[in-house]
Amino acid sequence: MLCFSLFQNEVILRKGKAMRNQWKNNIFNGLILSVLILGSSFAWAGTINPNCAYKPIDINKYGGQPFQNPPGIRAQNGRLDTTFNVQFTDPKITRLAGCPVKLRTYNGQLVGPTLRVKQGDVINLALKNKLPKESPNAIQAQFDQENKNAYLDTIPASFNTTNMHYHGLHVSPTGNSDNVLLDIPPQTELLYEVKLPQTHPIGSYWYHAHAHGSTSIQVGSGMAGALIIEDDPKNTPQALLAANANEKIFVLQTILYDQKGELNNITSLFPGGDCSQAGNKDTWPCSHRRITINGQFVPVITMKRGEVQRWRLIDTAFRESIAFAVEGHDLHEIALDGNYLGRVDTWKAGTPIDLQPGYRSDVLIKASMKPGEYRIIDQSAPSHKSLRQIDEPENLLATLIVIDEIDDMALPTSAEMAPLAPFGDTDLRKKALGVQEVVFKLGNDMQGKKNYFQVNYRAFSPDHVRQLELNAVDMWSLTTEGDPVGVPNPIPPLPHVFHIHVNPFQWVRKGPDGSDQLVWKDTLLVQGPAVTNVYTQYRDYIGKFVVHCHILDHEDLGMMEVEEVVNTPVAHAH
Ligand SMILES: [Cu+2]
Repeated sequence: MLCFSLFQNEVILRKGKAMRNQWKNNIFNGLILSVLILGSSFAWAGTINPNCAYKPIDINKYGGQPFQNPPGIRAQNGRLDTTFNVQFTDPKITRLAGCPVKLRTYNGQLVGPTLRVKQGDVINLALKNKLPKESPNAIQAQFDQENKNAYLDTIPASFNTTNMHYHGLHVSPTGNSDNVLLDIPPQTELLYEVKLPQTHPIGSYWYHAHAHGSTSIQVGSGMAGALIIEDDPKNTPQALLAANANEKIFVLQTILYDQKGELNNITSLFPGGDCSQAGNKDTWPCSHRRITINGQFVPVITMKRGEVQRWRLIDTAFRESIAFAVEGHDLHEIALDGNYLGRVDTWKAGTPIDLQPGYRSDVLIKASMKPGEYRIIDQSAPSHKSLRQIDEPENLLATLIVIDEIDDMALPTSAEMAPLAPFGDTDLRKKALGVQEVVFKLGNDMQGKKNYFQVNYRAFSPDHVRQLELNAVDMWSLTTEGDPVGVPNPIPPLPHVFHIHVNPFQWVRKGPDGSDQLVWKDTLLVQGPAVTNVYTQYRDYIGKFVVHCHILDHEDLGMMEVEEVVNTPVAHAH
């Protein structure tokens, strides 16, 4: 247990054995308490609302509102002080396409506020978990959902237990900083203190819940928001500052809710596919729910002819590939996963920006000289490109209306953007000495009753730690595996999404002109059976953090591993 002096509540530090003992106590207490609070587990059961039925959402009725950025909170004098109340939305006032929803959120809003800070600032975020304590029966039912589907090696957090991850930030992973090994149980609170270094890369980051076991349920309910490290006006090209003036933040979410307007079943986060099967009806593709942007369906962005805007695209979905494109418009990409590319990469109209869960892409868009209405879409994708392994139809995300008025703005040049590259011409490929392997394994047991969700053939355990040496440079060799062909109905090597906390990595991608580019990212799609190599260095911070699959139900079911950076030699890393 850790106690932080500012708040007296207990916050549980994840310890495998301690958790297991606590679990036994919960079950034991449950036997007694369930008699006393008979029916408490039925508190979840709302009534099925016809407005929440699984049918296509009428966009003419529920879409078409003017695009709204999430509300913003800006640091002052080097500090951002704020409080987030983790609470259910009030179904009396919060609706999604007419469905009154009761979803876990920050401050009762379907998208978290945008935190705006500068390099060197400190985020003081009081996270108050106001969700109700669950009954032992309810916790048991949640555990059963996960345990029936996966070989677990630790007790997952209850759905009302939370914590906070600052995705992509290069900050301490320990104590009350970016520490996802903490649990903040219902009715407790923690004051986070996250200190950004003066040299932190400027750009688009995000935050979200990350307690092992409740991550996908909570992020799938809307517990995510943007975190922006703002440009320094002194060192930013004028054309970019002008594009920032009307910037748009796209917190792209897959908020999933059942026919009662709730999300309390992790199996509904599974891929879906054949919607005629009873077990699939609650899943994203079968439910006909739609991607929201900042909680809105198909909002409308209005631009003048020739106007340039910066769009910050953030894929916060629990499991969604988004092939982002705007009809008739090139997208000029300037940053990936927060990190400025140091140039302007122009993807021609029709060539989409690839977004996977956790990805960010900052693009500049210059409105056409031809007034009119242009669709902003998630392009259709064949099954082999979809994280769900099913053919995905085209999906309308938003609408761009270009009005007659003109404001012919300039785009920054690659030469102007070059000084913004956060790590100059660093090439870690030339410095890497050690190799770290990650094999994402999703397979069956012989009977096919349960799946293995593993990193290097082990499900997540807080007691299983890989040590890494401070300042070492390693190649990380990433791949995915399914079952051997001898297993009945073998699972093929499925795509997973690698994310490493604290330090970004370098990776070679194909740029718009087809040439190889070395880019910095923190999250990357890994498609088996090929091996993908990325390169990273563990700078500045010692302590424990995690790598995991950013398909968040995979993470909850075991596809995560603890890393620990130590300042003593680690033999096996070289
Ligand atoms: Cu995965």
